Amino acid sequence: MPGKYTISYFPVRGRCEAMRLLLADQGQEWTEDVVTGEIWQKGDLKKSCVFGQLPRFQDGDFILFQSNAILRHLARNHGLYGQDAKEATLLDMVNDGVEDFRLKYVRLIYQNYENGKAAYIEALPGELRAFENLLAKNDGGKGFIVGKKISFVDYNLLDLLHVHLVLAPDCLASFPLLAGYVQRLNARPLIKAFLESDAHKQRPINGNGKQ
Ligand code: 6SG
Repeated sequence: MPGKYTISYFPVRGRCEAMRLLLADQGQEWTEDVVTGEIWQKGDLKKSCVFGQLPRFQDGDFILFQSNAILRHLARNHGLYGQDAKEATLLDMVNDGVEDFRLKYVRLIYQNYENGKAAYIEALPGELRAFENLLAKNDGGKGFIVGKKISFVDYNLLDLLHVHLVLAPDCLASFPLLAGYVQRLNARPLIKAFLESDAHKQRPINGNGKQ
């Protein structure tokens, strides 16, 4: 039986690799509905999207937009939203922090790569420090970003750390807890298999070829 999930998105990691990491690690199958620039330029699909943007996500006949809402939906489906209401709220807080960080990255990539890269990398420790501190306060940094179980935020943060390790390969050198966190999550068998798959390796990070 094919999986009930379908991701419609451009042929990039972009705003979908976190949900793909989540699905892979949860042993889920999903269908990739690849939307090329050519299809998108026709405009019909854009008109049908609630906010005129991708990703579009289908869970059976339930159609969703907004990448963070999709992550949260999958978190509710697969028990990745904390163990109680307080933990869920903390996860929301940290995911908003991940989103703020992702928006800065996206602006660099799409609006200011050539002129802004050096200053961005210089400011990067200031962004990463917050997550190093969060890890330090949770089980001495040996586990997850919030609570004792993996959550949707771990997949979102892991993806954002992966793309920063491409942008600035040494960026975690002075953040031992974050470096260990990435290694630990990357070693989870289903994440390891996903990261080694051609589907992941051959997918460009961003839509304009910059990384
Ligand atoms: C772009 O921004 O890939 N969606 C993007 N762009 C097309 O017409 N808040 C929501 C969310 O979290 C943000 C959605 C996001 O879900 S993602 C979108 O729909 C539009 O607005 C980044 C990405 N960009 C690649 C891209 C799309 C259009 C130009 C560059 C595909 C590649 C080249 C042409 C089409 Fe291309």
